[in-house]
Amino acid sequence: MGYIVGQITATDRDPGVNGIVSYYLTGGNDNSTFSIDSTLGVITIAKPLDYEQQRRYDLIMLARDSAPIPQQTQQNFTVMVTDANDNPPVFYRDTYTTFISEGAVIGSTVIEQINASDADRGSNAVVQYYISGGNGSSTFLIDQFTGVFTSCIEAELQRCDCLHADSAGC
Ligand SMILES: [Ca+2]
Ligand SMILES: [Ca+2]
Ligand SMILES: [Ca+2]
Repeated sequence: MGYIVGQITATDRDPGVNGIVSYYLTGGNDNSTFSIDSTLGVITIAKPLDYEQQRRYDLIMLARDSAPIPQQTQQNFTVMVTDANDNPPVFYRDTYTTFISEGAVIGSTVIEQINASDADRGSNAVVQYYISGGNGSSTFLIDQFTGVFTSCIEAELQRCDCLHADSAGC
C-alpha cells in the first residue's frame, strides 16, 4: 500500500486560476482500491491488491481546471494486476487413510492418489508431492507429479531400503 501505480498530467493553456489543474478518480475504482493526489496526479494503492479476486481495474481519471465554471477532460487508466505466489497448495482432504495387506505386491498403489490445488497461476500453482515424514526405511514412494503412492517398486530397490526382509535385493 502507498505504492505508486502511475502519474497522470494534463496541461491547460489558460493563465492563472483558469489553468490550474486538479485530478480526480471518478470511476472504476472498485472497493476504493486506489487513491489519487489531486494536485500531483499521482495514483497510489490504498487497499491490498488480490490477483485471485480482481485482475483488472479500468479507472476513469478526470482533469479539471479551477475556473468558476470549470472545464474538464476524462481519461481511461487501466491497471493489470499480476500474480504473486501468495497461496500454498491445499489438499482436497484433511487426512488420507488406507489399509494395505502385509502381503501386498511391491509396486502396488497404496492410495489411489493424493491431490492438492493451488489458487495461484502458472508456475506459482504447479504442485509437486513429497513424503516429508513417517516413511521410515523408505517403505513408500510418491510420484512427485501425480501424487500416486506406491510401495517400493523393484526398479527402485537400490535406493529403497525395504522393510520386507524376504524381498529380493533388500
Ligand atoms: Ca492473492
Ligand atoms: Ca502457490
Ligand atoms: Ca496469487
